[in-house]
Amino acid sequence: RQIAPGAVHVPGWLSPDEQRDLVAACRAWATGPVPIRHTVLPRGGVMSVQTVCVGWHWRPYRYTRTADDVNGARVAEFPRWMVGLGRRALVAAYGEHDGYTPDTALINFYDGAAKMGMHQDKDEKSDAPVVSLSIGDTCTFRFGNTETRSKPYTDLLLASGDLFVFGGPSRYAYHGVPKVHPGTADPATGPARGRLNITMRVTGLAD
Ligand code: MD5
Ligand code: FE
Repeated sequence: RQIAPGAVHVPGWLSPDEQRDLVAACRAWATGPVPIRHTVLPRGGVMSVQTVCVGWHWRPYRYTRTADDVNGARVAEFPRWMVGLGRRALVAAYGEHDGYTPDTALINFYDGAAKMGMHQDKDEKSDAPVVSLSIGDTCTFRFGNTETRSKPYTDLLLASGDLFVFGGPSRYAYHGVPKVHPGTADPATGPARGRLNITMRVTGLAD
């Protein structure tokens, strides 16, 4: 389960009921106050994943309360139950949560063709862990190193219900999603198609 120091994979952590409830919550957030959309990068590129945020809005490369690059609305509140879910995730991965209090979640939807290139998550002003939950189609996840976006890296599969916690020395590792495997999800728990990834983070920002 430990992939690297601080990087812990817990397959099948979410129950089918929890997966269904998270899909329903994400479906509601996808419609507003800020609709889910493909993020446009500063140089004009368009991300293939679709993203909606709760708590803080992520735009490349900072967090704001309002989605000024979408419709100007304030993002939905980060729900208390998600703080509890984040703490349970840290207990599952590390045995303790140490007061973990995530204040933002990025919800990424991958259709069958979406990918995410190798990158580091470094827009947070906190080195608290990132909690990642996968629901729906299985993907190939590429976990790299902290120095370069190329080798050495390890490819692993993330399936519906899997938890991954990235903390400590792995917090700033390069990572990406080179492939989603369409049709691999159980239709009883996942979205009708594609893959949903929820990442909880601590922005380190105060209103
Ligand atoms: C995903 N999402 O599967 C991934 C899971 C993103 C993103 O990369 O930025 O939305 S989160 C993976 C992650 C986060 C922080 C650190 C590390 C991986 N890591 O050290 O490998 O859609
Ligand atoms: Fe990332």
